[in-house]
Amino acid sequence: MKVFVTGATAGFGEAIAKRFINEGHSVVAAGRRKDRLDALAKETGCDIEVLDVKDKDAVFDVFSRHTDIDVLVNNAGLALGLEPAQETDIEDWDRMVDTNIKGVIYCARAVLPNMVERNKGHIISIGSAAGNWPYPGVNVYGSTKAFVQQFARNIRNDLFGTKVRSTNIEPGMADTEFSTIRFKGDKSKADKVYAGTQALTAEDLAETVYWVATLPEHVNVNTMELMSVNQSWSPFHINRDVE
Ligand code: NDP
Ligand code: 8X3
Repeated sequence: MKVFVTGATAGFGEAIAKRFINEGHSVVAAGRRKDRLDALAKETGCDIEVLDVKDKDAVFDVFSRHTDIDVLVNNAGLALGLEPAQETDIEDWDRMVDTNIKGVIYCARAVLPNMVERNKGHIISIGSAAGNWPYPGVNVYGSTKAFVQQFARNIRNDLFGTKVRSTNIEPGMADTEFSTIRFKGDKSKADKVYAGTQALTAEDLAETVYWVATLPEHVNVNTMELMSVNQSWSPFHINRDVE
């Protein structure tokens, strides 16, 4: 298979790229940090594309040069901040919408015509448990991931009658660079998120994505939520300060 992975310079994307490469598949690893892509190419021999998924023209240009993609892993994304909605930085909201929503739909729209033409293909989107469950401060990030879930489902209807598949994977907390990005480089704050627990790992996600992609071609996993056994839901907040 030829697999295109967005956000392959770190975390899930890098592990997913390596998982497919190790199984003998052809991988195009994409991301903005060229030094990391170069290192991955040197280590594994994979193809690379320097790509900012927010850049619509660049996305369409890349996929005009890769017309034979079997699996697109629509993984590039980020969370910024955990402030309440009324205090958040509007620039952070813009960046999350531009990356997590627009980046995902640009890549899907650019790759789909060739998948339909070849009657073959699979878009695996990386949503989040935060798209299903609210928690304080996840306001726009969680909402972008709810969009990704619904987009992954909706395109299935448009693809009905073809063999092209669409899946949304919805992980809970995973120990990657995610929290360092969320807290704008504050590594000690990020480390506290994973301290004293065992979160999901990037390799857990790679295993899941690989399994979903290699099921028999008539099987479409629509959505799959996974969490570490060490993560669960909280009780509802009840305000007990009511006069
Ligand atoms: P990392 O921060 O470790 O990796 C994020 C990747 O996304 C990097 O390779 C980064 O590459 C890339 N990326 C970010 N912005 C852009 C952009 N504009 N264009 C291209 N690539 C971009 O985080 P994760 O691996 O954890 O996150 C991967 C996905 O998984 C994200 O969509 C995230 O929302 C989701 N997720 C993460 C969870 C977690 O707890 N870790 C849980 C659930 C979902 P570069 O900076 O080089 O461009
Ligand atoms: C992030 C997942 O559970 O940390 O997408 O909010 S969680």
